[in-house]
Amino acid sequence: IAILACTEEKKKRVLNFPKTDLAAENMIPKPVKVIPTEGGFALDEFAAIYTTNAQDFQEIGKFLAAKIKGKTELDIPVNIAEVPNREGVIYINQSDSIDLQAPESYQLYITPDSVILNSNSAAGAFRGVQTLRQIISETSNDTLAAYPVWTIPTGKIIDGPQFEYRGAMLDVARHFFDVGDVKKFIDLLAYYKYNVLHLHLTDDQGWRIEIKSWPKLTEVGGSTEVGGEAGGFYTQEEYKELVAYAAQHHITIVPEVDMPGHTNAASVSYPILNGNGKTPKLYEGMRVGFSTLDTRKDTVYTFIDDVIREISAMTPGPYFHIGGDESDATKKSDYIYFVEKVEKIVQKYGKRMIGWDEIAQADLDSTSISQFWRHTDFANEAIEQDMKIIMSPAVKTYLDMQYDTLSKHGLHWAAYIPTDTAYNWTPEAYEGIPLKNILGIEAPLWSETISDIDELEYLAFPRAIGYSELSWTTEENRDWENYKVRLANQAPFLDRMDVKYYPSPLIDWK
Ligand code: TNX
Repeated sequence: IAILACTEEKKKRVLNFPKTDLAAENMIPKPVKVIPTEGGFALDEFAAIYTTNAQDFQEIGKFLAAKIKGKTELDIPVNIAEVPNREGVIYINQSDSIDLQAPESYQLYITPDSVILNSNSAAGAFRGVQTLRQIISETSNDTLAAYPVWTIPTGKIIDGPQFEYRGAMLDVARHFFDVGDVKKFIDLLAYYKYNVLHLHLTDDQGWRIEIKSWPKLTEVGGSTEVGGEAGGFYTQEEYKELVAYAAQHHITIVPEVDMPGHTNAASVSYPILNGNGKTPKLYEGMRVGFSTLDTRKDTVYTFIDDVIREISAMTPGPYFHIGGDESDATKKSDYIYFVEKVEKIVQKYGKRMIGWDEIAQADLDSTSISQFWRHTDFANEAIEQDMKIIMSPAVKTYLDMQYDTLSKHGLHWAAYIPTDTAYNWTPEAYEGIPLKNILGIEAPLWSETISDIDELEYLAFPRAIGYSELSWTTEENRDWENYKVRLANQAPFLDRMDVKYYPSPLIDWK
């Protein structure tokens, strides 16, 4: 009876909804198509979530309920058997509809009575849930009401990504970031529909992933970091925990073991690897290009085989990143020999090789992927080999570049990258790289100058939010003046998540 009474009261309130405009909501990335119908769906404690009866869809329902709870404190039941006077149901449906065939696409139909989220795949449903999270009003309409109501504007959203690879990279080698830090980064990336987190797991200054067959890599090579602090590493259990957490957020982990350069930490642990007869010292500085593996020694390939085998076995995603950048201490012929051999090892363990753009100097399979960061000539070599390219031009996407001369953290060897520069470029037409070769975009965060999550957040946000739009939308759907208003309105979310973002003066933060 009590429930009935209040649904009556609620109906009255729904009728009195002020006009809404779904198209004016602060969604990032901007959906492909939004058709507003000016009404409101009332989200309150009488709502319920129902999902298709498949485990991955049920998980998404629970995820949405948890996020609604975080934003509104409402406890919305998921897939309860009975619906006693439930008013306002959110359905999350698997659908084989012909217009939902594109990967990760989804449609949202919001009426005053229900929210229907349709997708072919759980990944698409998960992206749609992020849209829904973004359009639930920040505050309830009446704080004095017995049953506070949060508004969701009504209308229809038809959406899907332009690029299949929408990534960020975190360098956990120059400074180590623990599982909790990485999970928080994943939470934030997921909200903006990223689907890849690339972990730069090894470098001169540290080896951060336990390899059972070569235990000194972490015992010795994991013991320090830039500036001489304690370093750290992920045990295999912790790495699996990260992979699983990412998977719950429909994010693929791309593990990187950087080689043949950037390997001082490996060679300190096992001096046989560098082939120069010397035992190097742990390195805590910021130089690059001084280390190399011995590319002509069998033991080195046994080592690499073990490393790729152990990491691949814990990594369900399709990729393995071999680094391959700045191998200035490796002869060019040795470098090419090395990359071609390692490509075969990666393939043996069922993965697609990714490497920084230098790898395209080698003769590679068209399934291997080049990550463009600096060298257009190498990008052209990748294109000639029919390879896909991940767009990470340092001058536009490097999250470790300072915003301007006043930035507290970061470098500026490539550029200063203020928030507008990060957004205002066209990855679809950059340096003559054909659109058909572009797999997607990735924003790398190198960590020479940052050592904790606050500093990570300062460099990554707000710029990472802009890259999510660059990789999701097509060019005609992007506009800085429009974006910057939506970005300003991310402040309540970022504050609620306790994100120490850089309050760029270009943005009129809400
Ligand atoms: C270049 S980008 C590097 C990294 C550094 C970064 C600093 C790339 C493939 N290599 O080793 O951390 O610059 O911005």
